[in-house]
Amino acid sequence: MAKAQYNADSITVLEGLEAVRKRPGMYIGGVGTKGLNHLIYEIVDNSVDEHLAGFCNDIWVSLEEDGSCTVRDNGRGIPVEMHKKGMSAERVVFTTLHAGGKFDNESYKTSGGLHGVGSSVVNALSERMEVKVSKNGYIHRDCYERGIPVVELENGLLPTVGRTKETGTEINFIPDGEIFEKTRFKADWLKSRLHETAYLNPELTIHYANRRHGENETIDYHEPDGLTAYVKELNNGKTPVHDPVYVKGSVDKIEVEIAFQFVDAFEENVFGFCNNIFTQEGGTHLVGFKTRFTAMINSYARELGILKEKDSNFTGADTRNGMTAVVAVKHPDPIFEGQTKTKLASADATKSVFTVTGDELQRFFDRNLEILKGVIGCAEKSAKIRKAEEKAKTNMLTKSRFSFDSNGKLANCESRDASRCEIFIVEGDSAGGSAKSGRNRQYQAILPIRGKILNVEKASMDKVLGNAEIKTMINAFGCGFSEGYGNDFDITKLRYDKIILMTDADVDGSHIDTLLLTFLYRFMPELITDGHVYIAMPPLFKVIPKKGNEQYLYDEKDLERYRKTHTGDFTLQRYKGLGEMDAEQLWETTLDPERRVLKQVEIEDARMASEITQMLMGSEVGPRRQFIYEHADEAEIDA
Ligand code: TTJ
Repeated sequence: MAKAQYNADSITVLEGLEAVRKRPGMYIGGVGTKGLNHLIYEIVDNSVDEHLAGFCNDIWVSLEEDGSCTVRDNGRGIPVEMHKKGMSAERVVFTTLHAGGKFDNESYKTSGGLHGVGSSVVNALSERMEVKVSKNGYIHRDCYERGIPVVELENGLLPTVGRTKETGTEINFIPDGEIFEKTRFKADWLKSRLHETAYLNPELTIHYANRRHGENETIDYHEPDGLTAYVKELNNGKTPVHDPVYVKGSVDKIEVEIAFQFVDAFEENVFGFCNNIFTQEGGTHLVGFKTRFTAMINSYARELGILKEKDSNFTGADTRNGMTAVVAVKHPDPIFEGQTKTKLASADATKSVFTVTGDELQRFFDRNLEILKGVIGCAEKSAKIRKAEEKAKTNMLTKSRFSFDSNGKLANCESRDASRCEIFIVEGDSAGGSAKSGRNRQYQAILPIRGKILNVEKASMDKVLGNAEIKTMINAFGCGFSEGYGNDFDITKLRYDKIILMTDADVDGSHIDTLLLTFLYRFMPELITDGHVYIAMPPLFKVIPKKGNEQYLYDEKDLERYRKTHTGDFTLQRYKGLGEMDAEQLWETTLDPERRVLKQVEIEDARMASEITQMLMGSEVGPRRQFIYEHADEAEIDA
């Protein structure tokens, strides 16, 4: 009877491990180097749990010469006595999915979700795994290959391989080359993960050793200053506004630790942990911290008269401008959700962190006014920039996802397939009109612009964004723009593959090109670097021979060549501007992808344009006149 039970269980065990081997990604995230390193973390987490339970201060992690990894701790040792399934408890831990080491929940006041129960998963994905448990005066040994036990039990119990006075657990495993693309652990990732664990557990020492050929290295990670040292390290190389602040407290059986330090930079780095697990997707603990912190800074700022009655509150982002923070909670029974199960969902964590922030941090700020003022100073800087940006943005009618045009001048194309669409920025209303009738309305949009657009180099942000032409362009492109501290640019939203500047081949035309390029270069540089911007090259001449076909010529060289290769009389028509061409001619010469000539704008052109604009619009009268004079000359020769 007992034997039949045992067999049935073995089958379940094998099926479980087989499931892991079939779909390893489901359990460790992937079979690349990330997943591979994850094997070590799964094992180490068990020892860290034993530390949290209060029974282990040292963990040894070694990358061995043979490609295996050894993890050892000085905890109580995995239970080895007979489990109700009829075999050593240790074997249940390593062969049962999700069983883990957590038999006795009371002994783990912070055991976390699925974490640390992955030892059977690691076993299933290891070519070989050896387990040594020191306790009760003996060293007990077990061994597995691809999850299957290869040691014979003696009356259901593990054989012993020696005597010892110590207690602890030691695991050695070598990842399975049949499962993983590569089986070489990434030492750098492991080191930084172990260092992080040391910061989060100031009473723990992690002894790291790399014994692989040519890589010999040993490091002891011990960070008695904990989170304070952690934020210091995170801010390494930046300009701190104050010394790190550390507070802690415990509310409703949830332990909360918070450390932060502001730096002089426009960035926010708030990291959350729950039971030593980095909560990449954030969660309730961070909500509690941020909510309370924002309210607190606002009320201090009013109390100190920094915010006047008429002033609006700082936003949350304002109050965290320049902040580097670590919020770590220990929760007896956390719930994780999200894509990667790294978002803390336990609602009670919000309240605990909220309360600790309110009580402890308030106490701290009351006694450290200089630090408080430094923190509020960062919020003020952020608010100032935010307001300037808001003002600039409300001046434009952008943001709409639809293709509307504030002037009613954009003739959009019908297709919404951005990879096919083109937009022509056309100088002058008359050329714009011809282009609208001559285009292929399926995929060609026409935006006529009048005269000269605003010079972006000189105009203030407000003016630039208030300019009708520029507003229309930003609207039409659909991808936003970036300037200074704000970056709303998103090239994936660009509605046209080609942005084609179409201006007359004269001084005014080239000036408009210059201004347009300067605008694009400053506000949407990616359009240029990614090769979306072109300049149309309309023909300069049309030859109409007495006999033979009419022909367009694009420059003087073309004309010279034509004269050499053609005999007989011909009429030469010179185009002074786009406006002289009718709709059909524009299509044939400048719009039709089969026949037109486009020059792709390179970043060098844009830089140059920007320089030229600066020169043209700058206050130095000398070079400006010079430039116009030279170009006016060229224009005259042409005429
Ligand atoms: C469980 O409750 C009774 C006393 O021992 C507890 C326990 O499991 N302790 C423990 C497990 N310490 N270390 C581990 C462990 C260490 C490694 C390296 C790997 C695994 C899977 C567990």
